[in-house]
Amino acid sequence: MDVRNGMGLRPLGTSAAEFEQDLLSNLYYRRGTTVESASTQDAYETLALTVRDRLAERRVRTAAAHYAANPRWVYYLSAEYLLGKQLEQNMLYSGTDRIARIAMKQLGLDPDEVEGLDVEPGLGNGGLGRLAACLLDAMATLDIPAVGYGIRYDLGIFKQTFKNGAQVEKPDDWSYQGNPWEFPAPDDRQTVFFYGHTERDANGKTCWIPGEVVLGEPSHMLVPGHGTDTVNIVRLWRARGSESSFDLSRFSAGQYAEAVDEAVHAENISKVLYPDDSTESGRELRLKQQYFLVSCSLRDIIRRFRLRNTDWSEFPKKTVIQLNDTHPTLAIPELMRLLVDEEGLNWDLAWTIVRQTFAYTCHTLLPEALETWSVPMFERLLPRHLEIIYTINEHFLAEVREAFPGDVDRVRRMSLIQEEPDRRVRMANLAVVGTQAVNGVAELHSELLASTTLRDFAELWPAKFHNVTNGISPRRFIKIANPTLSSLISEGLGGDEWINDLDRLAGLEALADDESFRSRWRAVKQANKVRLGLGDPESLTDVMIKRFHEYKRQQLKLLHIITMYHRIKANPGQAYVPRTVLFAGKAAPAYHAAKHVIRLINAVAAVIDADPAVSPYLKVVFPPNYNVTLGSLIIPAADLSEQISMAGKEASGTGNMKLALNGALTIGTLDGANIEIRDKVGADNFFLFGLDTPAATALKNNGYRARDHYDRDPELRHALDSILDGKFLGIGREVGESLLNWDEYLTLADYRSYVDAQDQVDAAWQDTDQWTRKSILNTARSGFFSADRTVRDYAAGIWHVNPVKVGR
Ligand code: Z16
Repeated sequence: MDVRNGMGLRPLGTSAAEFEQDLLSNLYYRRGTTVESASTQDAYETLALTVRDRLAERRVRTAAAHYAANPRWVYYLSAEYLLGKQLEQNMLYSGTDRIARIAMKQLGLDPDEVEGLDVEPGLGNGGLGRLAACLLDAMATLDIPAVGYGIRYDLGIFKQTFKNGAQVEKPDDWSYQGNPWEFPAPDDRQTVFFYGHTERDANGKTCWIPGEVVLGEPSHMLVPGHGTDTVNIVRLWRARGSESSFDLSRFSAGQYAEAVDEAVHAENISKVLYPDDSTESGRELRLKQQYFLVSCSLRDIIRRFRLRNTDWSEFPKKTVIQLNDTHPTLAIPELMRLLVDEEGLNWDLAWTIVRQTFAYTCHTLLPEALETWSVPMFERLLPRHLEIIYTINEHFLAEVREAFPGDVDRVRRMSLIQEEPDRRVRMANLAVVGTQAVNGVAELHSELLASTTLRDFAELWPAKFHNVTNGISPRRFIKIANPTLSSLISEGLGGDEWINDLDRLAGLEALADDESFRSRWRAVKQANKVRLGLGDPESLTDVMIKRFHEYKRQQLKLLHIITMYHRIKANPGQAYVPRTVLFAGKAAPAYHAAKHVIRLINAVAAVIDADPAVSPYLKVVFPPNYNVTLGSLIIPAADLSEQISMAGKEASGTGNMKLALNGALTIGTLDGANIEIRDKVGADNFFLFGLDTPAATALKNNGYRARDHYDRDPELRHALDSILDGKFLGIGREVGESLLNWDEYLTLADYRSYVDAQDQVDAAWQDTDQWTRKSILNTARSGFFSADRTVRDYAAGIWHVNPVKVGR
């Protein structure tokens, strides 16, 4: 039964006329205006609310079904979410995309203009944040009862602009117009403690006397499933000063600003997203954010548990908490504290519950990305948690000593506390010790975790280690991002079931040899290039879109561009394959080496652009401010996907999957999920180059000298010299020096192999039919990379949860 009917409410209509009525009603009652006087912002907010109402109705039914089922829940804890724009997605999922546009036109509104006001909440840095969003999408689509928890940062990932080719950061005040997708839930606010000290009462019970009290105020956004009535939520916490942080005595004394100092300070906790990916920043505010997220979310999880359950031993049966990297790892000592100090459970029972409840996903192999916190700072901010970690460590190290008698070095390595050169809490070690499952995010990554980064732990608990290869939402990254290709695919397959069952793309294999299908496939790709606004749709669109990091090696792509430039300059008369090379991505604001690479790319682009002998064949473009929205525009237009990290450094990559799914061919190393992509799409349809992980490791261990490659390879020497000699507007000497004198990520060692592989790309491009065939096969064989498969893997191997169907 429709809950709305049950409540005596009029059911929401499914016709354009009814949608139009609802638009008018929302415009009038929610925005207080009429069509005649509405601004575009009024129209946008009204449209969003009218679409949202359809999902709200499903949300009510979902909550009812979940309450009745009292199921095992997945709670996904993540400091970052890159949800992307909501409007288009929610129109698709609610089945209102067509009627909404008709209704708007009826009211004299321009749908494109109105939809253009939708804003992307940029509450994450890169792959990890977008993965969180894709997994939520897939969990809802698979009817898994789940809640995502995160932080509602006032300022998201900075807006990237260029000034003289250099990255300049601007604040991203994403919700200054409000956010129509959000439901505030002030009743569910939580109290969070910081600082202070611990005391023990007569019974030996520990009590934490805090020095600061902050409120966490939640709001949630809807996470609808596609093709199902399930609507889950993502709950985001925002910090607020508590009543006690308002100093009434100061206010009475006329010191108005001082009276609110503490409250303002408290609100800083959720003010800004830390813009670093893959490097741990070690700042106290960051630790406060992490504890804030964890403390609010755990209390909320427990509140929800108590709605239907009473017995703590049931908790792990009803709850699995997935830690998205180490950022929310404080949840482990926090749940211990709640169970032991507040609920009075004994340590051993509490520890059993905690370990059964949590699972940990690791997203890196870079040692500098493994978070550690200075013990003195930790102790000041979270005195009780440090005591708990010490006790966990005592028990744990006893277990290690028993398993490996006499191996003191192992004990030192595995300890939750680093002693030298300074005392630090090791969050990854804590995350492994306090969970029932640890997973890497691609096969190679999981193997390397168990054999290198977390080897000691894998030797102690081999069964705890899993692999769950990442995946992407086919709804977001092909159906919505690439509507024309999606239509062609649906036509080719005779239906659109593939959107929720991506393995069905295999049906396209048969069409890869169909000439008319191939030419339509090509036409779609070209139309997507035109939509993106790139010049010549016939030119090979070569894209490298990802965060800027030395290990990802944008410098290598740049050396190849400079080499092409030199070849064309040396032989201007020849026919070259025209290429448009597109870079997009942000560098962490304090990551100077990466910012130098950005500046050099822009300089090289300008020099090439100004050179009429070269510009007909080579164009370098670098649109600023890469985000989910821009990615969704670039990915469908790409012919070639650059996945060129040093082998053994990229945990997985997910852009690689999005590009292959949209028919781009990959040029890549044997790193992260590239390996699995190549396995699936076939070695013939993938341009492989470079050292593999064992060879790269061996080279580094045997005294790598970048300069030897420079000395031996004239083309490489020419490319590097031109940088060092300032041929590109005098920009980039730092980049050249760093490559020649150190080259941490073996860029020069892989240069020759990369350039040769690029020559094969050019040769392959000239056989248009064969290229298109390979493109179709990339799409046809990318079904494995659906986030639906990823979520099924988590559900079967780690979460042990079942779907709950939402009734009508
Ligand atoms: C991040 O985006 C990733 C790792 C990390 O330690 C921190 C951040 Cl913010 C990325 C990995 O670099 C990438 O390989 C992977 O595909 C992605 O996380 C999702 O797992």
